[in-house]
Parts: sequence; C-alpha cells; structure tokens
Amino acid sequence: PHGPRGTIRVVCAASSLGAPQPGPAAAPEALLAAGLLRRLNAHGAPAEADPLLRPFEAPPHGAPMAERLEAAGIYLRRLADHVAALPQDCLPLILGGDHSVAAGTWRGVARRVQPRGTLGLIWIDAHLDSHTDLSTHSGNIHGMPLAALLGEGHEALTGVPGPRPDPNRVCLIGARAWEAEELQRLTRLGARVFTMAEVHRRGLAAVFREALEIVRDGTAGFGVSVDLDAVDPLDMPAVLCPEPDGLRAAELADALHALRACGDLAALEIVEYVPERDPRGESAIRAMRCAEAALGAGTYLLRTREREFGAHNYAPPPV
Ligand code: 6HN
Ligand code: MN
Ligand code: MN
Ligand code: MN
Repeated sequence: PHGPRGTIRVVCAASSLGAPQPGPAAAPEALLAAGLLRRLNAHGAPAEADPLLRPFEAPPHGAPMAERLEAAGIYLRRLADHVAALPQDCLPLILGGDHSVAAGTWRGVARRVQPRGTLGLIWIDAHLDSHTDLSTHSGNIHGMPLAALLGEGHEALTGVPGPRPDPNRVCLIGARAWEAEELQRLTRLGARVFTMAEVHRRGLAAVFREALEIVRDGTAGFGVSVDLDAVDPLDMPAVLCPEPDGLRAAELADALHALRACGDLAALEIVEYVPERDPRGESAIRAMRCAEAALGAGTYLLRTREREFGAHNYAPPPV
C-alpha cells in the first residue's frame, strides 16, 4: 500500500457560490502561489494543477436562494464531470472554494470508483453541512452539501450525476456547531458523527482509526473532505465560519498522515480557506501541510533518498 499513487491532479474549484462572501473563490490560486505543487513534489508526490474552474455565472451574494441554487447546480455538474473524467491513474486533490463544491466533487469521485463498488466518505468539519433549502437558517448553500450528496435537498444539488455514498459509510469528525435539523437528518440516515466532545474524550488518532474502518468496510474506495474550519481558529483563523474549540492543526496533519498507507484513498478535498483573512500566509501553510501529510510518499520517498544519498544519512523508516 505504501508508495507512489500516480500523479496528483489538483482541481481548482474556484467558487464561492455557496458562501455568504466571495473570499474562498480565491483559495486555489493563493495555495498554488504559496507553493503547493512544489511542496507536494518535495514530499515525493508528483503533482500538477488543472486550470481554474470558475463559475460562468455568479449571482450576487445577496441574491435570492433560487438563483444561487440554479447557478450552483450548473457549476457542480461541470465540476463532477471534470473530476469523473480525470485519468484513473491519478489521485484528485480538489481545492475549494466554499464547501458547497463537495456536492459536485464526491459525485464525480463516486463515478470513478463505481466500476469497482461504492464510495465511503470522511467529512472533517466544525459543522454538519446537512441542511436542505427548506431547513437552512442562513440560506447559505455551503451548509447543504452533505445532505445533498446523501440525496436530500434541492434538485439543483441532489441531481448532480453520480452515485450517492452509502450513509452508513459516511463519518463526520470534529463537529461542534450545528442546527437540530442537521443532526436529526444525519442520525436518521445512519451517518456516524464523531463530535469534538468525542474527539476530546478519545483523542483524534483513535477516532480517525475508527472512521477509517467504517468508510473502508465493504467500499471500493473512500474520500476525505477537509473543511479547514474543523481546525481551531487559533491555528486556522482564515476561514469563513471559525468555531472555537477545534482540532489543533498539527494533530490533524498527524491523523491525515495515516492516509499515506491507504491505497484505496480515492480523493482528498480541502475547502473554505479565505486568503484575504490570511495576510501572513500562516493558515495557507497549515492547509498545505494537510495535503502533504495525506499525500506524501512516505517510506517510498525515504528509500529513494537512501539510494541517492546513502542509507547511513537517514534513520530507518518508521514501522
Ligand atoms: N461550512 N450551519 C451553518 C449554515 O449556515 O447552515 C454553517 C454552515 C457552514 C458551512 O462551513 O462549510
Ligand atoms: Mn463545511
Ligand atoms: Mn464548516
Ligand atoms: Mn478543546
């Protein structure tokens, strides 16, 4: 399971159609400018980026929900088609954008996995993102993508072509801010919610291990969607909806490191970064560390280095 997974294809979902503000649409460009590809390459993970995928049509942020849903629906179908059409031997890394892009990403990824079976999904987030257009309090579409993936909500979001993940193979980690309708929906559907309270009680490593078992059980692959607001605002202030008492950035990167050993990781998504709230670029570095931790080549890279520079220069690879 260790070793190279083929090229990493960075998909730039430069949309803020689901957010109350335009900020997150600038995230993919900002992360690429901050050196994401170079950093992945340095971790033994060859990476290339596709051109920015921008919405053709973006109603103003205060526009009626029907207009925003229609524009989002068109964008999500393009995004899902783009992801589904990527070559099988590459690993997609999707950069949001606000989290509404996930309603396209994971239908596209599920289409890639479909010939072999179903897709599991780990959703790392302070929120549950499981509203519909009828239950939402804020009217913001980025609060709806998980419900939509599971088949509940407005047709603009639920009707993106591609299989739905089995809710019993969906885990949320880090939740600490939700509205009652969302938790009711996820409980009814059978998704597993590891709240921040449970993470505090058991530790992230144990929770992440259990989540991996759930999403890999009987599935042909699994995805990980990282909403950066899962991280504590002390470490990651540059997000749209910061919520206190979150994961520490280093602790999350440590947990994501386990993904290096998962040959069935189907894609990674990182969303909700807001460059304009990150004047010193510190949140960007922590966001990129998540990608490096998850996608770096691990012992494979070490062996290459040993061959090049001599084994005596390196500690033995971790067991
Ligand atoms: N996100 N539950 C709130 C809402 O507006 O529906 C917050 C949603 C946050 C969404 O951070 O991806
Ligand atoms: Mn989210
Ligand atoms: Mn969130
Ligand atoms: Mn705490």
